[in-house]
Formats: sequence, structure tokens, C-alpha cells
Amino acid sequence: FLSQPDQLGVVAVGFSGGQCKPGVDAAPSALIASGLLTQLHTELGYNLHHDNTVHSYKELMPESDPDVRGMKNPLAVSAVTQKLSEQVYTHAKEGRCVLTLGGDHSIAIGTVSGTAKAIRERLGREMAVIWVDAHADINTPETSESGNIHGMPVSFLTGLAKEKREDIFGWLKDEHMLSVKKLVYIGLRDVDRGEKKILRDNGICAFSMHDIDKHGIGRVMEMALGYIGNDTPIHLSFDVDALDPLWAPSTGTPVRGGLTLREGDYIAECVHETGSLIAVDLVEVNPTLAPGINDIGAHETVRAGCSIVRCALGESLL
Ligand code: B3U
Ligand code: MN
Ligand code: MN
Repeated sequence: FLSQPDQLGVVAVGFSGGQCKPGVDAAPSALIASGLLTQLHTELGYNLHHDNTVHSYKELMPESDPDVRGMKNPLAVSAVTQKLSEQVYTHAKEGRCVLTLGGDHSIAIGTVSGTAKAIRERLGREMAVIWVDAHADINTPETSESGNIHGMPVSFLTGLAKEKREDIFGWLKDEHMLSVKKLVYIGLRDVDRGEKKILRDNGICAFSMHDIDKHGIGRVMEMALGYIGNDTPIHLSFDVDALDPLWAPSTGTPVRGGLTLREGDYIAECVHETGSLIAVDLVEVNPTLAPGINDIGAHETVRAGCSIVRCALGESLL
């Protein structure tokens, strides 16, 4: 095991500033209220290290936060992710697997940078990231059409986008970085033109929904894990919009033609089976975007998110 097998660091991040729709900040409370952390403790046997706080990082919010290079809320996203990076680092440095409940996907700037640094220091290794998402989230500020930073985290984490200002991701140093060679996407189906060029130019390993239809999820996971290689620490960053809106409708940018919940669970199970999992992010659950009567869409989405997390942490082991 690359982390202590029964110790879990938990960070709950109620942050929505990486995109424009309010409500993703309510996800951690909804996931916790549905019993996720209790189950991880009582059913899966984890010793949880959690401050029992859903962080909103209000104290970090700037009074004014004008666009920079087209990015929306750049100061807020930078400050929150910098703080989160330290929180995640502290858990990972102790050898704990780290579960982060988001929040929109911009928070991965904090989670991935935090684990990357800890794994370098603790194991002298470069980790890999499996990014499960309908979107590639690899826009640079210049290629982005929306200006939403949740569509850019991978470009900042890999150094494809850079900003000198310390207060706008300039705090990301070499030790926080992820190699483009250690990144694998699964579930892509809504990738911007500029992003497709970035994926091609950098030879980034990506399995789209087309690939999953063609080969099946079993073969795709063999190829994805084969690409990463044995014994490489893995950070799983799971955007709930990778799932088809049938299973996860309550999310900011649903895209039809996605993973079944069973396929999502299978991805998480395969990553667990490697024994190399060092962190899991679950992001983009938005319980306030709830189609259907009695918020059924929100309940389904929260249930789906909980299922993915439990699978990644070993629920399906016999
Ligand atoms: N690629 C688009 C849309 C998007 C990215 N991530 C989500 N949506 N969830 C963008 O805004 O960069
Ligand atoms: Mn995403
Ligand atoms: Mn997405």
C-alpha cells in the first residue's frame, strides 16, 4: 500500500467560485447528511481524520475580484485552492488516503497539487491522475470560452497554463505539478476545440465515451491502468458529470451519453484494486439543480456520488 490502508483524511469544500451556478457548495453537507462518512467508518472500517467542518473559506474571499486574462473569480479560486492544497498535503504527508468532497472541479488545483507535493516528499515518486469527466477541464485562460476556472484546472496543474502573479496560481511550484504523461482521462464527450488540440499536441492519454462503447469499460480500465503502470500512486478525480444525467442529473453542465452508474462504480473499484490509490475527489454535485418532483434528482445524484466514493475506498471487496 502506498498509503496507510485504514487511515482516511477528509476535506469538505463548499466552494462554487470556479463556475457560475450557485449550489455546488451545498454538496459536501448533502453527501455527509446522507451518511457517507458514517458508512466509511462503520462499514468500511476507516479511521477518519476530519475537522467536522464544511469549509467555505469565507475569510479568504476578496472584496473585489475582477477578471484576469478572462478568468472569473481568479483571486478567490486561487486563495481557496492554495489553502486546500495545504490541507490535503498535511493528510497525504501523514500517509493517509485523502477524500475531498467538492465543490466545483476548480478545487482539484488544490487537491492534486497537495498530493503531488506530499507523494514527492514521502515516496520520492511522481503520481498519476485519473480524471473521470465528461469534460477535459484543460482549457488555458486563452482557449476558454466561458472564463470558468473549473474548465481549466488541468492546464494549471500540468504547467500548460502559467501565471506569474503569486495570488493567481503563481503559488503553484514545481513540486505541485503533474506530468502530462501521468494523466489519464475517462468518460470524455464534451471537449472544446482548443482542448482537443492541447490533448493531441501533448499526446495525452484519453478514453472517450466512444472508446468505452467500442472496447467496453473492462478493457478501457486495463488500458488506462496499463498506461499508468504498476505501483504508481494514483489520485482519482471524479466529476459526477461523467455519469449520464439519468444517474446524476443534479450537476451544472450535464451531458447526455455518459457512463452508467455501474460503469462509474467499476472505474472506482478498479482503481481501488490497484492498492495504489492515494486520493479521491468527488466534485460537481449540485443538489440545488434538482429536476423532477421532491428533489428526486438531487437524491439520486448524491446517492450516485456516495456509491462512487465507497467503491473507490473498497466497498465491493469480497
Ligand atoms: N469546457 C467548457 C465547459 C465545461 C468544463 N467543465 C465543465 N463544463 N463542467 C468550459 O467552460 O471550459
Ligand atoms: Mn470537471
Ligand atoms: Mn465535467
